[in-house]
Amino acid sequence: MKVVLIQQWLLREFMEAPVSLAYIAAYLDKMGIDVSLADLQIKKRLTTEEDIAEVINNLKPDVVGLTCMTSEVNKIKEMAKKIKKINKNIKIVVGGVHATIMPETIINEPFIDYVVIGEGELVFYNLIKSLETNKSTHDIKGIGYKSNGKIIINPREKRIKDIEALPYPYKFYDVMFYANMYKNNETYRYPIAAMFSSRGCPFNCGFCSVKVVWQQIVSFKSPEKLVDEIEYVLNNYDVKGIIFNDSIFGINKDWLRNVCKEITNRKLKFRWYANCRVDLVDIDTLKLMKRAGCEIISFGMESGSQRILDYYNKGTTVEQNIKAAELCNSAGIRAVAQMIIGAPIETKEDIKANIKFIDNVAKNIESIYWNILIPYPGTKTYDDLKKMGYLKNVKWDDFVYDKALFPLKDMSREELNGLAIKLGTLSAAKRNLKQKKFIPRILNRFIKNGPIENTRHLIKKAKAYLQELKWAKEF
Ligand code: B12
Repeated sequence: MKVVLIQQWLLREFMEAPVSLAYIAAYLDKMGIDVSLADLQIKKRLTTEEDIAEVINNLKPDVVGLTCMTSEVNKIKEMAKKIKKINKNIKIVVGGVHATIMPETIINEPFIDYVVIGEGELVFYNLIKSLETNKSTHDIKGIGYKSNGKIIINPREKRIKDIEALPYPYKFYDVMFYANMYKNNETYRYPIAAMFSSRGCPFNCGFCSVKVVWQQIVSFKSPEKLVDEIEYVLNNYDVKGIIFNDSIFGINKDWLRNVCKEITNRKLKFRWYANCRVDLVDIDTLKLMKRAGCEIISFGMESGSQRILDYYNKGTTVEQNIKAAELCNSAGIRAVAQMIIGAPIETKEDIKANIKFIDNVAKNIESIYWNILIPYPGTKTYDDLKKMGYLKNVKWDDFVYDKALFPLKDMSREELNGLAIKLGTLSAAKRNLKQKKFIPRILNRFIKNGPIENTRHLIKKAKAYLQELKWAKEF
């Protein structure tokens, strides 16, 4: 039986490796199944009917696996239809975060044969084995299917305990293609490989749907095995850094300290980047992280308004947000803040708190990103908005971070969209001023572009900045 996993293009300039499918491929491969991963992202353009036909005609799969986030539902359905048009006997299986949250709506689609719910390796393997031996698939845990016109969703499979025993995903995609994406990125500047040290997140934030996949259960690789994996990647690929895409890196402090010690003891020289929570950092651990090569920490700071943090059930405070940036700065690590505006209860007063927050945090932060709340199904924000009568006509295609999907009590959707951009400009301007970053930047431009071009640019920037400050005062 031949299995082909297809990663479509995600409509983004910046792409991340197809790690979800690569993990599945590596596991099937280890278990002796004939499997390939067709990564259509590397074509850097919208996946076409011809691209799909080429994969199907060349690789001749019996089973095709697709991964699906909420924003991708329609594209996945279309792809399934196109595959069945080429060969109706191919079984189509869809997994991933949205397939886990709303399996019924996916399996309801006539061209999709199975959904896989939650962690996919074991469940997909069991499914393939049953299909291969013509056994009934009906008792396989973690799948959904149709039977006599009825939708059946089976109970979930237990989480894999020993995630460090899972085979590495790297040989199933072009590691350097994705690593080089970071080279042109102003924040990172080096070829960087993506890695996971854990699976799952124990918290229950009102905007995040990743908990549905991992059921708030966290599994870790041991520090030794994780650092073995880092060494493997550094030895086999020409990368200078590792980005950990875990929901939270280092929930367990002892584990985190041991990882840092292991990296330092083995004298590994590379830069690394991770997502952390503001209430989990302290100066001693941050110093250890810095010594081990940690360069940037990204924090889900979410809001400068305590009322909104509490609404999200974040379990952190605005003071902790400010403190975390301060601690990172003292330890020599660059802190990045990920923010969200547009909670269903948010008002202009909360936005004022965000502006004050920018003032307090700007001197210690690398950058602040302002995202608009997207109410993913499986979250409190989605349920609340449904109760409020919203989200009736929204399309899954619009579930991406740059567009407001509903208005607030005192703000329209258009105002919110504009606000995210304004807050971004204000954050960058305040950071540049407070950290005096503009001096080296001006000097650089001076050398590169000459005085006339540079003066024009300076006047333009100064005008924009004054306008933003005026706007912030008026708000
Ligand atoms: C890396 C990443 C990306 C990468 C690419 C992901 C990819 N497809 O390769 C990039 C940067 C491109 C990206 C983009 C976006 N992302 Co993203 N991303 C992640 C991140 C950090 C890691 C995903 C990952 O690799 N996990 C590790 C693997 C092992 O886990 P997994 O994906 O869940 O896969 C397992 C199971 O789900 C299942 N499975 C998955 N697929 C399949 C397929 C089959 C056939 C089977 C059998 C099983 C199976 O088995 C896997 C192994 O056990 C997660 C957060 C997180 N920490 O998980 C967010 C996350 C998945 N992203 C999210 C979002 C919102 C987005 C964006 C919409 C953001 C935006 N810009 O608007 C865009 C989508 C853009 C678009 N559609 O056009 C949300 C998804 C929410 C939702 N309900 O859809 C998440 C959960 C973050 C969050 N907490 O909000 N993302």
